[in-house]
Amino acid sequence: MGETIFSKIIRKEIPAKIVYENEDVLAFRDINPQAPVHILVIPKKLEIENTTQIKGSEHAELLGKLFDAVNEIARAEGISEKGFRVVINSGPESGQDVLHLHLHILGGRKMHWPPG
Ligand code: DGP
Repeated sequence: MGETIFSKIIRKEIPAKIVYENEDVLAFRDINPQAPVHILVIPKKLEIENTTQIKGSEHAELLGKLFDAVNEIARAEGISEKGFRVVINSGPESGQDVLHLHLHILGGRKMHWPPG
């Protein structure tokens, strides 16, 4: 995986509204929010582009940490009880723009189905 805009956010070279950080995970508000709560959760050290490169045998622990972060953030943002959506765009047809694995947390409004 090459350098992306998220690499610069991880290194704090460009500003972001960070809401959660630990050794392995960083979460920050999306610059172009699609819901009242729109937060991106990313691995800091794992250099993979999207879900196609996930291997259960290697990445299980990190995936657990990403979802621990999702749940902690959802509680902190007050959307845990009402519900929220977690989206991972993966590949060109999904609309993925940034080639660094990231989970979108979307909440604070009623979500629609099917998604666009
Ligand atoms: P995706 O389309 O799934 O690759 O989502 C990428 C998201 O990243 C998109 O919703 C906009 C967001 N984004 C892109 N550049 C920046 C940035 O510099 N800062 C922040 N906070 N978000 C960004």
